[in-house]
Amino acid sequence: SPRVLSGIQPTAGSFHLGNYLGAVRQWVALQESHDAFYMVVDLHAITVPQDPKELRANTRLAAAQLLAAGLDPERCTLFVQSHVPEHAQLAWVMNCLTGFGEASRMTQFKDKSARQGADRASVGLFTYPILQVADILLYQANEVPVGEDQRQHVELTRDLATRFNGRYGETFTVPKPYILKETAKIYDLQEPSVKMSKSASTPKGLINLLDEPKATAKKVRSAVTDTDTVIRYDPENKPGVSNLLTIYSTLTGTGVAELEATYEGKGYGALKTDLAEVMVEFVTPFRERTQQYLDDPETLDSILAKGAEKARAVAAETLARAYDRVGFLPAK
Ligand code: AQP
Repeated sequence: SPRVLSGIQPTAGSFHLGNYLGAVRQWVALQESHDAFYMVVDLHAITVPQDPKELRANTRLAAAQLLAAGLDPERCTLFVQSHVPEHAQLAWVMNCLTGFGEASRMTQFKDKSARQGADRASVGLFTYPILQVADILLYQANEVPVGEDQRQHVELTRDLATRFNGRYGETFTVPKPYILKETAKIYDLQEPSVKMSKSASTPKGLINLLDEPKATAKKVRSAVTDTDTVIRYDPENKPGVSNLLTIYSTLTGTGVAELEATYEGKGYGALKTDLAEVMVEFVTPFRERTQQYLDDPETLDSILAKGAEKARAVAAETLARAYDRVGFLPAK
């Protein structure tokens, strides 16, 4: 079956609603139909400063949340990026294949380095997308389930795979982004024109799945809408209401048109109160399941160890082929 690969950073502790609806939810669905590889990308995390103790705790916490969200180690390969050294090894080759100007055009780097102060950004942050290229190509992934903000990095992956194949002979599968239109970009609840993000959103605009459900409900009830009163999906003119409808529709499986009909003649207050309840029903068991995995770190670590072993088998084979194509002398 076709292969998918994706990753999530263990940086903020809790996943936010954008991570879940934009990416993780699709990962859970795709493990049924695809040969799926999912990882906690700790190598990516250190592109910005991390406290070692927190990084270790957050890596386990990210894995626990992925399992709580529905990843099943029997149906997918779940692992930690640093457990598979081939990622860093292939990344070097990809670094040497990437133009400096090409890397300089990555908008996520521009945004993140601008926020940090350009001189303070690490070289690792600059080459982050190239490590991501290696992540994807090592597994010969056909599709990469991510949010819209990652599209440019998957495009870079396609370019580099094609370039390598052209220069050295057919080696890598050229992957496609897998981005669901409806949930490609979940917006900040207070500023519905910008994406919900752990580093750029204000606390009131950001829904962390592991927060107190009561606090989450309150954030939903105080989401920014508009001065109109009609509940209608219209992202251009009604970004706040449309974002709430997207979230509501995805979490409940109710179509947006059906929601519009249900709320015809009702006010924004009714929509927000009901969505707040939907959110509480979603996050409450999610938090409990996450805690259960955290309470049993031995099981969690053994799931990750088995995942790393499965991942390495695939990654090592691809790396060996790539090293050979490049012209490295085999050891022994
Ligand atoms: N708002 C979002 N809507 C849809 N998808 C989103 N993703 C992130 N934000 C949204 C997707 O979540 C996956 C994992 O993200 P990541 O761990 O790589 O973190 P990120 O993209 O750096 O997440 P943030 O919150 O946006 O962090 P900052 O603020 O540091 O940039 C990815 O597939 C991503 O597309």
